[in-house]
Amino acid sequence: MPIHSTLLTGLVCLIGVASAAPVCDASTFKSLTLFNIEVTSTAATVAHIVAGPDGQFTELAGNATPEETAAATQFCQVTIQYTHPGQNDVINTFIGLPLNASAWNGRFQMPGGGGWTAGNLLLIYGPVAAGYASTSTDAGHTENETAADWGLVSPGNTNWPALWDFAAVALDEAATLGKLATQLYFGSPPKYSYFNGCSTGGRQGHIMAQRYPDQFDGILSGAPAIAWQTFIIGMFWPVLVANILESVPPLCVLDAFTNASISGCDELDGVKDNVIATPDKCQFNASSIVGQTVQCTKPEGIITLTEKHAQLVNAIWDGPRSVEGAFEWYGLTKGTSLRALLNTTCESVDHCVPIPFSVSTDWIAVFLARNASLDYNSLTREDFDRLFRLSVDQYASVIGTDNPDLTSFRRSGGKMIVWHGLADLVVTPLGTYDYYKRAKQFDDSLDSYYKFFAAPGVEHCGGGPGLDPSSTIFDSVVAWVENEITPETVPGRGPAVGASGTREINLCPYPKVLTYIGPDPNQASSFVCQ
Ligand SMILES: *[C@@H]1O[C@H](CO)[C@@H](O)[C@H](O)[C@H]1NC(C)=O
Ligand SMILES: *[C@@H]1O[C@H](CO)[C@@H](O)[C@H](O)[C@H]1NC(C)=O
Ligand SMILES: *[C@@H]1O[C@H](CO)[C@@H](O)[C@H](O)[C@H]1NC(C)=O
Ligand SMILES: *[C@@H]1O[C@H](CO)[C@@H](O)[C@H](O)[C@H]1NC(C)=O
Ligand SMILES: *[C@@H]1O[C@H](CO)[C@@H](O)[C@H](O)[C@H]1NC(C)=O
Ligand SMILES: *[C@@H]1O[C@H](CO)[C@@H](O)[C@H](O)[C@H]1NC(C)=O
Ligand SMILES: [Ca+2]
Repeated sequence: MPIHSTLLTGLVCLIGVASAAPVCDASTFKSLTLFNIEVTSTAATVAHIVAGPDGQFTELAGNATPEETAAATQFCQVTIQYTHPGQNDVINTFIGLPLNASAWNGRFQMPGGGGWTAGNLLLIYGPVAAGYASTSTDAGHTENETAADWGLVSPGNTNWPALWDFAAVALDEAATLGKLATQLYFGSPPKYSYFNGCSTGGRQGHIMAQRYPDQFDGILSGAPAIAWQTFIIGMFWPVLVANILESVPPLCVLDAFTNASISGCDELDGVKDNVIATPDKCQFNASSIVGQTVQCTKPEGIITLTEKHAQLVNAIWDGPRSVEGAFEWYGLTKGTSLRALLNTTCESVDHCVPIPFSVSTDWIAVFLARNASLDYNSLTREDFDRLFRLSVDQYASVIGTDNPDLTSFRRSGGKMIVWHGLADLVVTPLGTYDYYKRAKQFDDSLDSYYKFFAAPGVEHCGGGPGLDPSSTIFDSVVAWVENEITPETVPGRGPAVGASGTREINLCPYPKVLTYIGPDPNQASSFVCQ
């Protein structure tokens, strides 16, 4: 890694400038640029942030007292705006540097974004407060801009540079600029560099490993939105099927199927704990509860489950299929809430309208049909298939992020931990199983640098009744990189079974499965990986 090759120079620099305090001023960063960009402005100011009751950091209010100001975390905030000449893009990249050398832990951490947000200023607050130098970029559009605002240069024409920026280019540049700024400020580069993201951030972690394999020593990728070209359009499948069947049930009906599938498959892993550790083995058929009644509250009413409801739910679990029945992508796992992908608003129990997942309809309208006002509710299965193939054909190499070849990442000594909730209601974990299998087939030594932990019963990036590793799993990445501690398991935490409080159970590296051997579902020693 460049980090290692420049370590010696870094140490020399550190000794050379150790007496000079870092200066948080634009002049410190005047040489901050890259060969392929034109910097339009660079600003550096001392920023103050405070943690709220929820642990989230915000900027200190302008009318703060001197005591509040003294208690706040201070850092040097560098904001650099640039363009790729000829591409008409404007990228804002935010860099945070602990104000004092004594507050810096010598490391660099880039946080990942979510949805259409590549990153923003707020994301660097947490890492900076924890002592890291950090960076994040808007990649050319803010979260206040819709995909229609930036995805087309004109009706019918994709804004390719903007999509490249979002998919990969601006992320790599942000990392390079952030590390350069760290060197300019402290006189030495970071000793270790990390990426830490979930969802879109999990996709970003994968594109970094695939395409910029020297950039990070350690990567944490949660619920990765990889195979973007198939998965994002696939998220529309539940609404498409509901529209075609003319059966748009209220959420209580969907919940009844989710609950019944949990009951049906909970014990496959050996223990009835409200969590399915092997959803891919669950054979529960939605048809088996047709005729049962569901008491709904919002809207109020009693509904009898129909064959059409079952057909719809089985199709969601199956995942998108072509008109001829060919596999297109994976469905949600059984036991998972269907409330995100088939959200609805209802006037009464028998009159509901779907609210599709907007990242998916943005993708279909803006990037596939290239018509921001597309009426996606009138899409036929034939339309869906055509758009599906277009998505694969035109976007896989831009944003697919499913290249199984991680050879360069392995050679540069990188370590990567991936985790995915098995009750993820947005990104199906079956796509992550698929990527792992293909990467393993490509390189049998995969597990020596890339590990995937499945988290039973956990929803999108956290939450749910299952075993959530999100609060400590980043520590496992750091320990693997810096102390060569191979993560054979990672702790997952969730509500205790049949008792109050929480339980902590060690999650297993795929393809091993968390299996109960007894006697107590709240004891880690009652589970093994096999
Ligand atoms: C470090 O920063 C604090 C404020 O956070 C300041 O009071 C202190 O003087 C600084 N120390 C050094 C060595 O610059
Ligand atoms: C987005 O809009 C909100 C509300 O108007 C505003 O507070 C925020 O600063 C905007 N964000 C950006 C990055 O422009
Ligand atoms: C599904 O299970 C949840 C959690 O146990 C419960 O709150 C909800 O009422 C159930 N819904 C239906 C329709 O069975
Ligand atoms: C579910 O059961 C129905 C009715 O028995 C059957 O027609 C259908 O093929 C089954 N579906 C699956 C996915 O097993
Ligand atoms: C469903 O849609 C409503 C209204 O837009 C929204 O408040 C809610 O968060 C959505 N639910 C899910 C699970 O996305
Ligand atoms: C865009 O979609 C709208 C609504 O479906 C349709 O009326 C219009 O003709 C489409 N425009 C083009 C250029 O296809
Ligand atoms: Ca279970």
